[in-house]
Amino acid sequence: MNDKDIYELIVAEHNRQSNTLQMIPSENHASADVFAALGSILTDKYSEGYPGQRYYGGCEVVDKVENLARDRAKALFGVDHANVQSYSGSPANAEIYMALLDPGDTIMGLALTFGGHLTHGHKVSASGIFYNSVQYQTGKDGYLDYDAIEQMAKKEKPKMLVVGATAYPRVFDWQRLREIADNVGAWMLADVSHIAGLIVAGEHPSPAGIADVIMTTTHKTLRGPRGAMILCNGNPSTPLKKVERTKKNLPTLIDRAVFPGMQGGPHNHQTAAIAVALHEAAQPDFKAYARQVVKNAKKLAAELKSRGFNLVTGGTDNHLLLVDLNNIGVSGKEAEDALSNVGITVNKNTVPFDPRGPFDPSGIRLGTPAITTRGLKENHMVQVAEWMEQAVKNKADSKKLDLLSKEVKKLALQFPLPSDK
Ligand code: DSN
Repeated sequence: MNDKDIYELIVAEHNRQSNTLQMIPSENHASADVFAALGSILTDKYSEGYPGQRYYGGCEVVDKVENLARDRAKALFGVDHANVQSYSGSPANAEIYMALLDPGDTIMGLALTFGGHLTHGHKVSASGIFYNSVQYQTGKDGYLDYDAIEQMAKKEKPKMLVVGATAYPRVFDWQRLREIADNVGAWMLADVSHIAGLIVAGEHPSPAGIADVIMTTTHKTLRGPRGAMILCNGNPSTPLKKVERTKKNLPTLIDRAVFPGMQGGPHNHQTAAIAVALHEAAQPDFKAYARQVVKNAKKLAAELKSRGFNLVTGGTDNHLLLVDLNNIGVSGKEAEDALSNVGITVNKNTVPFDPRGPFDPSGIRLGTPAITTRGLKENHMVQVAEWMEQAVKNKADSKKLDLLSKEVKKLALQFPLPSDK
């Protein structure tokens, strides 16, 4: 690369990732094949529209790329239709709202401070500005309280029930949520960004055939490039014209909202990389990977608990853990910094009913997708938990943290990034 400045920064980031353990649950390490597609000549091509219905010439190759990505997504998730053009998760959710709602309609999603997402109706995001957002919470025990969600839905009568989370360590009861949505005539959106890789591997129940629309980003447990997909059932052959808001018309409604509603030309290099990731996720070894992600998370949960850490909901069913540090006397920021100093990257996070507030929360959120991709197993989780305890206890002792960081680096270097293999 001729640009020395950027080259050096890429090398620095490569070394940072190699020398340390990435435990932010929304991160992962993509394969060399995903990177190859992402860095390909497909980035040069404009192709506004959809395969067979483009506003540019020369789309015969990118049509095949997009069709391949769509077909792989449909097969993997078991749905009739897949739109693979959304630039990322936030625009994808905005596109779904645009497809099915009018400005000012009521949406009901999990509050950000209880593990939801900005785009599920948080007041400073477009979803909370252009729509009338009402937000549900978890119960005191950290679990979704389905009875309370039902009561709120009856009272608020949302047009859309948004289900999904960024910091929820338990399984979603899709059927129960469907019933709640049906009782008030609401659309149901399942934002499975965090758990998509677990779903396709059979490690978490799928909302396919239950939710009206499924949205997932492609770079988390699915282990692809940054990007998103919108999945639904319905008649995919409807031409791209204005249609009524019915379930049968969902594919057309979604496609029109993505383009021309929200976006211009699709990112063909990103679409190709999504297709590669979907192919990888359909292989038997991906099933084994997803199983190991959950096994590692459960083992880490048990090890942290045995060292006195409180976990929201007491454990995990999926890839992530939410640690409530109130009993340890350390803030989320302090823990994030201490762990960062030893080479374990996590992020501070609110816990349900957080006494400290969102800007200086009481918890940390951590997950196993990236370290499992590198090959770490349950025995390593014992070691990781031990380092976490030591780092948090010795957060002010720079010598101790330095020693720990050398141990973390030694282990990390035994497990190369997949793109280096
Ligand atoms: N920021 C992502 C996460 O970390 O979960 C969600 O967009």
